[in-house]
Amino acid sequence: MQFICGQYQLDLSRPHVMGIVNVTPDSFSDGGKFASTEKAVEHALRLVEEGASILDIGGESTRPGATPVPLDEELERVIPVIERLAPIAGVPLSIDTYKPEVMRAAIVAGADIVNDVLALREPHALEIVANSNVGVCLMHVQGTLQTMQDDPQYADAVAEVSAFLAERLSAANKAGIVSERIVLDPGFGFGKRTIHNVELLHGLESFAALGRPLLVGLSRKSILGKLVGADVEQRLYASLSASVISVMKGAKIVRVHDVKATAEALKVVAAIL
Ligand code: YH5
Repeated sequence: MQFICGQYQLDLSRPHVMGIVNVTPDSFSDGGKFASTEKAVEHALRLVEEGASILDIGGESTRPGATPVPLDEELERVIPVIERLAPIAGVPLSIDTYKPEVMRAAIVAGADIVNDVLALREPHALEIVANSNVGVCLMHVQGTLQTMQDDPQYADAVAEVSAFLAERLSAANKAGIVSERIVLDPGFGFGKRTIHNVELLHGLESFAALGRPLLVGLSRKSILGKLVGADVEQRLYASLSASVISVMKGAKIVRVHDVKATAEALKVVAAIL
């Protein structure tokens, strides 16, 4: 199976590691905006050396309870990083945003993938992606980003998340985005209790019925903290377990912070798949 994304075409017959590049202001540096751009670019290039075959660049934390970042600030964080990386990274660049204005600017700056936790539901998001050649990740969230963890409820998490992704896949197709440009993501931690996240990971194989590759993001998430009892900095082993399980259950892309360790773990999985 192929994933067509911008100037790249990823061969999804093997699993891929998407490395997370968070672009946040550097409170310890007095170098201003340029310093945080340089740090993010340096980090991104290190992730490629460590085995990332996609870089996911984000300027706003979508963690429950995180302070929203204004549009201008998000643009100032991510666009210079994409402009610097696009000619030199050698791997597709993904923009992690739900804001259509950021999608548009990121595509102009050289992004190859739009990674949208709202699955292109904001006004004009579908047409912006349709009028470009980028790939897109459509993710499930229950409720809004502000309230998603207040009281998530499912009768059947796997069935409900599947139905949502099928609807968004169809909406994207109708807008003119061919299926070869689309990957799907159950959205671990987004409007889900621990039991729902566990059910989704347990039932991950059934998402293959949607006919598109699955991307999974579990790296360092609080579900792992709940299962293991570890703080966010102590979740590497749990995160590796989650990536290995995900790929064994059919996921083609794992979105992670710890690229070197994950790439190595997935070599073991690939050998037996
Ligand atoms: C995802 O699953 N997640 S941002 C809370 C944490 C740790 C990490 C410490 N963007 C996803 O990574 N995009 C994010 O607790 C994503 N899939 C896709 N496609 C949240 C995140 C995180 C949150």
